[in-house]
Amino acid sequence: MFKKILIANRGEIALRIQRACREMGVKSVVVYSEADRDAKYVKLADEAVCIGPAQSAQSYLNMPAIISTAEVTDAEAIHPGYGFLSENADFAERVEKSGFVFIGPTPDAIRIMGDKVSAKQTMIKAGVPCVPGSEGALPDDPKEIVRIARAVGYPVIIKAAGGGGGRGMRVVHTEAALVNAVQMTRSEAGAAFGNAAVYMEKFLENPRHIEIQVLADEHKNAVWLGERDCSMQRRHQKIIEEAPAPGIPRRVIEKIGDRCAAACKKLGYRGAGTFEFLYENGEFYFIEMNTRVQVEHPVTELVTGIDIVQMQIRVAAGERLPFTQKNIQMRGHAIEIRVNAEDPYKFTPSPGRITMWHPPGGPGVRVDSHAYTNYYVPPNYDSMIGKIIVHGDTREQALARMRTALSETVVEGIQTNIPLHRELMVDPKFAEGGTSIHYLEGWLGQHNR
Ligand code: MV4
Repeated sequence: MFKKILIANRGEIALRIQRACREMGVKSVVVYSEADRDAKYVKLADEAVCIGPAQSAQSYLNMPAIISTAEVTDAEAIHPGYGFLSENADFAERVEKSGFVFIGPTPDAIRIMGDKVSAKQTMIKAGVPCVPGSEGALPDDPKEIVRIARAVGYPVIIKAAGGGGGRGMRVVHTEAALVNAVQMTRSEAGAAFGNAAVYMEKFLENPRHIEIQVLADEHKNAVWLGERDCSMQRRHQKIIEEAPAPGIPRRVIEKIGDRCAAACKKLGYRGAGTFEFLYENGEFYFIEMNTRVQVEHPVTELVTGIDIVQMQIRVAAGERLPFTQKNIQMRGHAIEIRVNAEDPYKFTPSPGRITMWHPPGGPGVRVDSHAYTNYYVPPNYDSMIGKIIVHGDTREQALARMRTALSETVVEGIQTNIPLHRELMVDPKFAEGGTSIHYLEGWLGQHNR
């Protein structure tokens, strides 16, 4: 096992990784920006090094600063967390070339999944069901594009190969709008991602977003750790995640989970990963793979009892997964809500000083947050300041625990989205389970004043 790890991230996930290290007897170094100087996890770290000013480009995205910090502190491995450099194949490669272990997949795996066209081709070959669409990138010939769209059937969606997470997409309902839409998506993609390649899929009108968590080691072992339902989102920002996904038959999930684990083995995938699917009318369709630990990993940790961050570190050190698929059992139900420093109905960011932070507690309640009373939420980064995750024997018990947890939670001095979460936790349709990716935006349209 490593003696020391550098954590190349901030906020709650930096604290989460630090806790995993401490439990394993591994020392950790955090890098921080000038805006995060007073963060508690910086003070709690074994070592902390300021790597630059508040702007991410000069600190958390500053590869030379991060790698040279690993050098001067004698760290052996770098954990990238989520966001920032976590899915940057060039960074993973530079980390390895500098003699450190990148805690994540190989640069090649990151690169393949970063290009959504090659990701999809890889999954088709590995037997993972995908959304019907173009075979690879779209050709230039407009006649060919029209022909492909006719074969797929309208509506179609044009997506940038370099996009993902909702960036660089356009829905097309008619042949009349098709060629222009492809041109527009191409030129935007070229400017935004430096890659003008686009592909086409059948547009699914009302799907759910279900993802499968996987873990794999370097010894050809791979397992899937159940699914998460992440359909409750606004503008591609998830706000509630849960496991298991309500109302999906276990045999349907098991079939897809086994396909994901088999794909990992076939690819020689290493580390934690997430297969993202759209789920509609009882069918799963792969859309993207994330090659990092995700914000919502705790719901899977609570239903499986497996520490995903520790597993990332162990497999990065070359260890074998300490379990096989048949050892993995799902127990109960978990729900996570993201606490954001923002206006709960207008969604404008609300950075500033937290004058009172009172997190909830009690049975089955977990809070992953770096916030505390007197913590100043800097305006420079994502508005998420923490997560409340509950676990219960049933979804009903988990919901009741979340309602209680939210009733206990006090955050003063800044605005948060907790009032929105309190309303959603008593919404009859959410309580029923199984709402689609469009539910929250519709709900907000009805309830917003
Ligand atoms: C789709 C889709 C419908 N049909 N693909 C958006 C984020 C990116 N990961 C893929 N996305 C979508 N792809 C087809 N063929 C609808 C979405 C989508 C979506 C997906 C997951 C979660 C939230 C979403 C919100 C809007 C659109």
